[in-house]
Amino acid sequence: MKNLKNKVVFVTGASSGIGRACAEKFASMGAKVLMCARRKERVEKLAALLVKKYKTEVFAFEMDVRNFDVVKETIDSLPAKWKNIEVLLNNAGLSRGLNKIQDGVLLDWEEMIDTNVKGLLYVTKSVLPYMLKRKSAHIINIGSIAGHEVYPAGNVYCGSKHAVDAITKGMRLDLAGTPVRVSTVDPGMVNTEFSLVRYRGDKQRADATYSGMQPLKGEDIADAVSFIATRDENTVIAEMIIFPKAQASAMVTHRK
Ligand code: NDP
Ligand code: 8X3
Repeated sequence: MKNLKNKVVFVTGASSGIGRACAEKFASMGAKVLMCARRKERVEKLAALLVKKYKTEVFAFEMDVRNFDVVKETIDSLPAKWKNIEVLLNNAGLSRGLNKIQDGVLLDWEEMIDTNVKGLLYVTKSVLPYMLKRKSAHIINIGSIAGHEVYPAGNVYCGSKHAVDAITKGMRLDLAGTPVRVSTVDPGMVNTEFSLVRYRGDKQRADATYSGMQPLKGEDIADAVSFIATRDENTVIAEMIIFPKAQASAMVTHRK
């Protein structure tokens, strides 16, 4: 088993949900946690909490993954020790709306593609040169069951996660023979701010997503991510699809 104590783990989108739970999990394992989100005050507050609770080093900063120049400059200007990134968790992502393609909102499409696809690529491109100089490194992408199946009105969100799936496979092919391992964790329903963001703050509609069933928690995904990141150096868990017990596919969920 690989020990992540004092290794730098970079989590994008750590201000909420899965990213936040992963940042805490890695801090609890003694990793040095580098984390970002657009909501600076949230990641800074989380950093202070993790330092106090786990006595490990944490460095939090504001970064919008959609702007390549900002991403590259921010990562290049990190203090040297924080650029020694062992694990990159490409987690920042979102969905906007649930509209049929004929009713699609252009800005929603752009936001999903810019964040989920281009943002993931921008962060990866900026971190990879540092990873390639190391003896070992690991990129873990958060995809989705929406990267394997398409559901009605899921069109562009599903498209963005299918792109993450293809890009993850492409990364693994191209990085074979380098120190970098590549994995993806593809969850079904997880209770985070995801649905609240999808429905632009409509809490009733967001809560209805999980009515009559028990979704996963961010911590469940953090368990899986930390398991993947701590496998022996020669082991690559290529992909992991994770559902709550009541969910059988993107569209089939047993509700009481
Ligand atoms: P949350 O809304 O709780 O968290 C999303 C995180 O992404 C936040 O920290 C947010 O931070 C960050 N983020 C969004 N846009 C940007 C941006 N442009 N730049 C930097 N950070 C950004 O949702 P989840 O935790 O559920 O989502 C995390 C990932 O998990 C996403 O990729 C999502 O697609 C995926 N996923 C979620 C599932 C679910 O059911 N919840 C299931 C399958 C996959 P901030 O707003 O502060 O920038
Ligand atoms: C989030 C899960 O089913 O809403 O990726 O697409 S789903």
